[in-house]
Amino acid sequence: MSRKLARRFRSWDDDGNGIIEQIDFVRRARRLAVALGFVVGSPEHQVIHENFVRQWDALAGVADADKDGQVTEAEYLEAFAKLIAERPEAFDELYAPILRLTMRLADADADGELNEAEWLNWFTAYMGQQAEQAQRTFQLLDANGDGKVTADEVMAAVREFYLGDNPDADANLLLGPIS
Ligand SMILES: [Ca+2]
Ligand SMILES: [Ca+2]
Ligand SMILES: [Ca+2]
Repeated sequence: MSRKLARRFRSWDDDGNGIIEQIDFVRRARRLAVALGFVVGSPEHQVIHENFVRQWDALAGVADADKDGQVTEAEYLEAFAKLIAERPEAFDELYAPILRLTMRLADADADGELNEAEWLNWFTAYMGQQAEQAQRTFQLLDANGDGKVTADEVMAAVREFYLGDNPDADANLLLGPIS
């Protein structure tokens, strides 16, 4: 469990300084907006930005125990264990809105699902992952092989990634092999 979370922690850390701060979310929001074809300062970038800052506020509210504006890996791991034990529904509150919003914006042909190209664009920018990993994750999520994934499928996998304790679950590999 903690190895999965450590992996997720690193994926948040956009500037790679080993700490999660608001700037990581601001940078990621900008990167994602641009990847989806929205110029910096556009209304779409603004909405993504606001949602990322809100997510940072929620995360910091739970995890920044010493209130220094930085979430360390230790704070993150501790907060997560506590959150899941006490209020597992907070998980959906934290992740679902931003996931659904950004997947909708990434759905270039507006068919309600992400095809592989839309997915690669979204996942690499949103999760800060390499294209190669994004491709593997797509294949993992597209269980029925129709070449598309939905927000519900992604949400289910993300929930399994965070909350599941099956060491063999496919969802564990969302961000690549856990080592
Ligand atoms: Ca950082
Ligand atoms: Ca802190
Ligand atoms: Ca689509």
